[in-house]
Amino acid sequence: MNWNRSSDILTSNLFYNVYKENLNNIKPMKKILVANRGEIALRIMRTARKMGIKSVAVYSEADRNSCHVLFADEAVCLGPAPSAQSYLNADKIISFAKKLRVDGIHPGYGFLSENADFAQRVEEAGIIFIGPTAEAMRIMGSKLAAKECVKKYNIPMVPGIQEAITDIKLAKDVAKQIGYPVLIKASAGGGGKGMRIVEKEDELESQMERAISEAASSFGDGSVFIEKYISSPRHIEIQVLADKFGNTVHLFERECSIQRRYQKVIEEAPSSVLTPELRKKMGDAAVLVAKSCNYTSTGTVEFLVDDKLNFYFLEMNTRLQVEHPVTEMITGIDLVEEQIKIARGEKLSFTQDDLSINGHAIELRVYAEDSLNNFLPSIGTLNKYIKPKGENIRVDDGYEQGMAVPIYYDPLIAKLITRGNNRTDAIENMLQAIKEYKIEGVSTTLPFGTFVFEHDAFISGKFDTHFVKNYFTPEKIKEKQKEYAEIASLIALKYWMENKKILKPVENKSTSWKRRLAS
Ligand code: MV4
Repeated sequence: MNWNRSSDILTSNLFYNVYKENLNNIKPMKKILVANRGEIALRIMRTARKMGIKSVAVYSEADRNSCHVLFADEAVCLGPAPSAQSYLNADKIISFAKKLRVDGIHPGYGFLSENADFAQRVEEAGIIFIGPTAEAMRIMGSKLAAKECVKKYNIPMVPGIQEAITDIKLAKDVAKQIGYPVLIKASAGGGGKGMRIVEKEDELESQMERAISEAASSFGDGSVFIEKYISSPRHIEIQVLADKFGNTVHLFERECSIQRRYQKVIEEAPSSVLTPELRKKMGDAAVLVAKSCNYTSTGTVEFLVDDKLNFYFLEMNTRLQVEHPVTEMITGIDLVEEQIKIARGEKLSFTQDDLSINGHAIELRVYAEDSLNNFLPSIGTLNKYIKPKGENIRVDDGYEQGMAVPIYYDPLIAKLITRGNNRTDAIENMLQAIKEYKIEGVSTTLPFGTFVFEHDAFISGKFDTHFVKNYFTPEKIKEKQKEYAEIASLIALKYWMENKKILKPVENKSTSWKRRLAS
């Protein structure tokens, strides 16, 4: 037996868990299966290990040598690469979970994470689903059911009709009453899919018909409803945490307005538009939304905020979100640890008053996508992969140098998160971290990040969900790269003339290039 420090801590953790379990009727959680891949699988397993819990990885044939498989204590192959035959195969996952006698299953995000039937089947198999109840997932999985459910509280909602609508005459009356433009949304839709903006009455009928048939074919549910279209909103969501004893808190907001075609690229916390009063109002509203469906575990309540700072409840996401690290960086709370504790029956160990915002955090999603070429997935091998390190830098990734980015899944390589004592410092740290992040072999969204973090609209905080559409063109990145290359060659020439030495290529901030040029 190797009595080094880490095994000491592991052993004492195990004993402590057993002791606590007996004391407080807490269910044993000695081994969990993580039904996911990539960075999120790894991130969940790290917390499990910290808590003295063993982890089981599941993987597809494309992920045999990936980081989450190497990290796990045990690993089982689900099948061929396509998700339908691997990470979405609920039968196989549950049967492995039983065979390996795991105590809980964590679904991560995506894949089966918001599948209420999966959650129910896991519980029926006698395994703890590390997430909300199937019932809460069912309610919040339907936008109409969600609106109906929160009606009992005074939660502000976008003006519109809160039930499925098929009658065109009624639709016209509703639209006239709320005023054009209106938005048709699919009740079962998500991520902007199935949404249609209608500018005037004579487009309403045809758009309704299309929306209904699209919703029916994509989601198996043709219910649509109509809302007032909020033209330039900010997307602000509140993180909530609820235990099984009715204790519900919020962990403040994340601003997710920098998106591209409903795909979030940059998130930050806190938002630069919320006042302490509005933050409290939205936080309280989010807690009520959670309470309305007896929510447990982590969840996110999505709001739109308009230019007059009115806020409207949109929907609730019943999973651990991709962007949860920005909340962790400003609150110091490990959300996965809380999920696991809640799942095994512990009470929250803090109250709302114990929580506060410490500094500012920003996340850039580093996708294997070519921002110069319409963000097309860029497949290939990470020939060079060196990540930035530092006190206020966190990289959640699932790759190492030499690994290939598979074509079968979301092309997220990593999430780069930086913190600062204020927003300016967090942005500065982000720009520095992007520079230190060396990725070769695939194109990434790192240069896109630099574009955003150097943009006046972002720096001033005066932006909305149309930022990318309004300001971004690939030429902007190309111009910058050309400018850098020109400055670099000028500097090299200057040094060569002065010292008859060729300067080693250095990459540096544009401002310091200019400073050096001026000197
Ligand atoms: C809206 C809206 C404007 N008005 N609802 C898009 C994703 C989905 N969760 C809700 N979405 C929107 N709903 C009304 N009544 C504008 C959007 C929207 C949006 C929302 C959040 C982030 C980015 C967005 C980009 C375009 C549209």
